[in-house]
Amino acid sequence: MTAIALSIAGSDPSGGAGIQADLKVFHQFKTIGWSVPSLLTIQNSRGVQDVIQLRGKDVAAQLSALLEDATPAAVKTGALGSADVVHSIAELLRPLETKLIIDPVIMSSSGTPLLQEDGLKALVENLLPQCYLITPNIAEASALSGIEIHSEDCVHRALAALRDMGAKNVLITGGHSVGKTESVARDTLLGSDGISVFESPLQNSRSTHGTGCTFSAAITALLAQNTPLVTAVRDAKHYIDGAIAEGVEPMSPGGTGNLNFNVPASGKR
Ligand code: PXL
Repeated sequence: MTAIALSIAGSDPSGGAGIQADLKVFHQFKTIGWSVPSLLTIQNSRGVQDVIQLRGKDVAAQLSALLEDATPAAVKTGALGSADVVHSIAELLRPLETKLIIDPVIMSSSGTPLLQEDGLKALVENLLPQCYLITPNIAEASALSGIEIHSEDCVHRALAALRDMGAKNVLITGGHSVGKTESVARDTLLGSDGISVFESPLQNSRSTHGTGCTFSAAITALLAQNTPLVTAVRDAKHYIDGAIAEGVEPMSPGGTGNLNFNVPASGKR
């Protein structure tokens, strides 16, 4: 049977991030895509203008209904917004036999908070210990681990700290912002076999909206198909590099463009 991948995340009407991006990626990787919105953003290519938070019980009701049908092979969480939502989904996900991938979205790239402070605490205490993989960027890894990341050494310490906090595997993305070689896009995984580093040429592009969501959605789809973790990260990175290279021009002056989700993916049929 075709694998089901579920995203529990925010809605981005511009289609570049959040559940809309996740569904496109799930489709491109030939999984069955399910989505539960946790909050609505009001945004365009220039940034987020407002956020409408859903109640925990509304998110839980959407998730419970889907779980009556089947258990997804992998579940990805993105922007959850509140502690209420984190608690509601943590309880429903706990008994499931699934791979949980947490993209711990705290802020939109334009600077709007997408997770409240008590939401971050709830995520650390209730969701992180259940996850198969967490995919923070540098800023998120710093906020979660309490380690100010300003060097490769700090990246390694944060990876270990997040694993000690209960994550089975940890992928810190966007490591080029702390490294010496700024022409390289570097992501660092701490998995069961130790550290793996993934590098590709850093692209100077204005079409980068939703890269974090897209990267972790591609990993989620591949994990749903039982791809080994290191292969999943490698293939997802290859996809995202192509999606940036073929990215959509920003719709407004000063805006950020979406990725091109139609570039080839390596999912199984
Ligand atoms: O890329 C972070 C992100 C996640 N989720 C939603 C967003 C954004 C950024 O704008 O809108 C819904």
